[in-house]
Amino acid sequence: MKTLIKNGTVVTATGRSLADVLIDGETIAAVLAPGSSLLGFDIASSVDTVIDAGGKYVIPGGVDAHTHMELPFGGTAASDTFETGTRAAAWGGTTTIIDFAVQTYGQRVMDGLATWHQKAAGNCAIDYAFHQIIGDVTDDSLQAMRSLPDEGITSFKLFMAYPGVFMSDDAQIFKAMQVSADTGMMTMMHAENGPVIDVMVKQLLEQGKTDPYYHGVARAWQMEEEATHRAIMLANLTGAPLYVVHVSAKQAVEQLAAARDVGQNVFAETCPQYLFLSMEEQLGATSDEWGAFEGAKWVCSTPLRSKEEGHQHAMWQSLRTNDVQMVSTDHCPFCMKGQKDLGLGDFSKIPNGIGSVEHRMDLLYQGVVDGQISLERWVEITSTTPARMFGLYGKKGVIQPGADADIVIYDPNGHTSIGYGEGKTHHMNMDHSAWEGFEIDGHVDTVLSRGKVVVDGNQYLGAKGDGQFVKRGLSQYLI
Ligand code: DUC
Ligand code: ZN
Ligand code: ZN
Ligand code: ZN
Repeated sequence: MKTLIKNGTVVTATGRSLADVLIDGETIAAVLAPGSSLLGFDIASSVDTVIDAGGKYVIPGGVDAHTHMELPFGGTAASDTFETGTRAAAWGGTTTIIDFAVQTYGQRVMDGLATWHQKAAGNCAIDYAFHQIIGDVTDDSLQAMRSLPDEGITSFKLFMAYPGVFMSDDAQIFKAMQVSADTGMMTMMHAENGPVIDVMVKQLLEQGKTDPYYHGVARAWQMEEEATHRAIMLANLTGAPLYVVHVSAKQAVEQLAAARDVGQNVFAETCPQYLFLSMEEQLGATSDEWGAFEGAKWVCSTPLRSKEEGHQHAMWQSLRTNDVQMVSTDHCPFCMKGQKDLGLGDFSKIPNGIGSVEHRMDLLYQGVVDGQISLERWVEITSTTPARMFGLYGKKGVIQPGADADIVIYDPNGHTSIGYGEGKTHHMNMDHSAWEGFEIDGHVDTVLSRGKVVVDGNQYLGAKGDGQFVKRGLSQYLI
């Protein structure tokens, strides 16, 4: 099966040009000057399908390196299954996710990984890979971690927050980072000082401050800056490569920039919520149904930060300066009814997370329209760098011969109304959208996953099980 995408503007991390893309089976066979012929044959007449991408951008499919399908959290579980979440991702132009397999406290690492394979296998709409959460750093875990690269898992996440649940103390982090330094696996860090946050949570609740807004008050930026600095110093001492997840505080970015300035292998992601949403808006949110509890829709960790204090501005700037290299969603959806409402009267019981896997490509494209980032940088931070950061590049994150034909045709003249209900875009398994009312000056037109058209305008043509597990190599940022 051969497909030709013709007349489009191919956009990569390094430039744009008018070009035709020839796909043979699941891979890209050639990127050609428009209308060119191969050995005298007219290519368009020799393929099975021709897609006209005139006036549109042809980009490598999005790689979302941070999702949580079916994650057990706070007595419930993230509401998207691998089936619903990956389908929503495809609708939004993301063709690969890296989800987090979880080792819970007391569990063996490989048992946690096996559970994740069971959840995902045969259910995904697009290709998927895993990071491994290490929720219990023991001698047994440290040994098991050394064999993760053989399983195609080349990164693990530790938590400096959630004492008694997922948190590793500094000694445990130090030992896990030694494994990271030895093996080349990336240490991913949830950098927030959990013990202090937990005291602040308790004190706020004792003062009767129970609304969702106080979630962010308790998780102060100082405790993100402090933990980021501590993680950087531990990585410096051990020689571990470090990737800080869901960065939201401008002071945390300053720590990252300082470490990179002295040549340390320190990387980071931010998420759409820290680029577009703020604590002030969360405080102002109210509805007839929920009152001030409406703010629970935006309870995530790290929390939304104050726009007035300049965090949002700093996050956009960090993407321009490359102090932060990429954008992932931290997709962790919960419904209001039956899930978020566990925290009525106690914000600390609201499951943490926002559903965004469907909207990352669109939201960041709006960043292009708004003049925050260039078109090429859009592709870089949403596809190319995530692929390189986590050992998928060459297969994913690029349009070149030999790469998987994961391709999005994006229409800059289209429009996307994000939100719940008639005429809007929302395919995630949630009872609300944290992005209600967002209007995007662009539209995901066509999505190909390994050569198969899975989204064609308003039609979904993919199927459960189209997506395969992808083994990852070591980070291509380190070599
Ligand atoms: N951290 C995440 O990365 N996702 C969900 C909750 C959290 O604390
Ligand atoms: Zn986290
Ligand atoms: Zn997460
Ligand atoms: Zn559409």
